Amino acid sequence: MNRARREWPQPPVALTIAGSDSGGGAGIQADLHTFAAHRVHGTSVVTAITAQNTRGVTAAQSIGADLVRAQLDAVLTDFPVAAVKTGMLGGDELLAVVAAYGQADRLPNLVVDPVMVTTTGDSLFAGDPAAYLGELGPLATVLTPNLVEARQLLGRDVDGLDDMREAARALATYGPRAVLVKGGHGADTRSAAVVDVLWCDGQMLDLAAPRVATRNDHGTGCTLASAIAARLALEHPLTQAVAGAKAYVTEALRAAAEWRLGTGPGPVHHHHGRKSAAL
Ligand code: PXL
Repeated sequence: MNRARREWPQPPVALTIAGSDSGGGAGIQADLHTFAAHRVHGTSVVTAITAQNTRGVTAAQSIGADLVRAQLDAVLTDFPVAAVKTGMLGGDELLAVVAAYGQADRLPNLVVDPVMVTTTGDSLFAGDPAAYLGELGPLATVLTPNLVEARQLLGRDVDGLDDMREAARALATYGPRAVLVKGGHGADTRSAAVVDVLWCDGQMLDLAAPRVATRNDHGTGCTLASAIAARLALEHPLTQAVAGAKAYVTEALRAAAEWRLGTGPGPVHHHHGRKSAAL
């Protein structure tokens, strides 16, 4: 049976543990749009509130550990959560809170987007990058760093495809089942393709997609990670979930390529292709 086309009597449930982006480009807002477009019910644990638009972040505040735990308990004690995505965790305290739930086997199909900085250059993680790997690496089904995050996590330069493969292998030693190192922030922005490398179950794959010429790339990482989580909730096999999510992000970039929603890099179209029967 083709699982992707299976009829679901009710939607599977996914959970995002992430920060709020007031501009609706990234974070919780991107994740919930993406879940909805996949017809997956989205639940959310808010870790931080950012005041932000297409030009950047003007203020940010983490949510207290107790309120994050209360949100996690509220969702996990009532909903049959099938997949989880983590985004902005802000610092070591919330990293440890989330890791504790993972260690208690309460975060199935965990997609870890190790959010460190925004595309506009604002820092979203004040903690120790090495702690990220130590805490969430062993719990992750898939870890999805971009080049900047891979450099910060490993504390060394990552440039070019050979380095990316090397980085994926090095990150995999921390325990995730798969590592996707995303090449979209690569120096060679003139090349026609964006190549990501996926290390999964001991195999290395290159995932290529056409480069979309647009300045609207805000939320690509969040959309990718939440599309992987949605597809895992829909029981896609891991490699297919990752490859399908990458194609989904390419379409999200294409669909928003001409938008002018702000004066800076605008959001991708997280829920492209979604049509309401009521419209
Ligand atoms: O793309 C990483 C990211 C994650 N979470 C929040 C963000 C961003 C980038 O802007 O704002 C809340």
